[in-house]
Amino acid sequence: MTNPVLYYDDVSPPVRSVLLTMAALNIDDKINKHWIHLFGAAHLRRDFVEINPLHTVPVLKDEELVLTDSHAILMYLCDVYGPGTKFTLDDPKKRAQVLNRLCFNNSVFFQRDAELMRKIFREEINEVSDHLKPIEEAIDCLEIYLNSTKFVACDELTVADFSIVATLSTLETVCPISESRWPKVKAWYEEMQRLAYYYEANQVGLSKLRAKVNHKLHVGY
Ligand SMILES: N[C@@H](CCC(=O)N[C@@H](CS)C(=O)NCC(=O)O)C(=O)O
Repeated sequence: MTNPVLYYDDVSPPVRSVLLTMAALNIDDKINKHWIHLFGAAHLRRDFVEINPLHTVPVLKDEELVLTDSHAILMYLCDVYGPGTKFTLDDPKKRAQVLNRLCFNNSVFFQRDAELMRKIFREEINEVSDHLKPIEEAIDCLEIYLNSTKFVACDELTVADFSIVATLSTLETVCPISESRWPKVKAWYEEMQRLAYYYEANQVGLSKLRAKVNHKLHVGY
């Protein structure tokens, strides 16, 4: 049996959610990694588009199974490697709570982040603060979620936290996380940053992206 392959570039928030999950599950040695250099347009090469016609990363290929969305990858990694760990999604209610927050990230939070980043990289923006309202409103939702549970899906750390922290930390590049407006989000974010594997799995790639974004914006945030 061959190891699954992760096509990745750690500048990407959905990729970083997978790297966080792999670190949490302690399965780094069970998955081979193949770098797709996004800023070098490697995702548009024919060999990669044949694997993922959407030309996005992450992609997880496990023999004939090809998953082209981080949220599906996180669920799959929990199903395969989660049993016996606290990341198992065996309980139907917990599974549904996690999936619900992954859907929030996929359809709302990450989309708003991606739209703003696209505009920044296309140099369509003069003043970032004029574009933050939809993002701030999504963080308002997160604050409400965190009013009733310790972590984003339930009272335990789950892969939904990895998905959402990868997006939030990316957005922090342009949208400071105000403690007065979002006290719960701020406290949760600090707790996530204290995870032993956070720096390696999220901060390293995030710093590369931040350098690119700041270069585009000519700011030193
Ligand atoms: N819903 C997808 C989104 C993946 C995505 O948009 N990845 C971006 C990087 S953050 C990408 O590869 N973009 C390249 C492109 O759109 O051509 C997921 O969660 O995996």
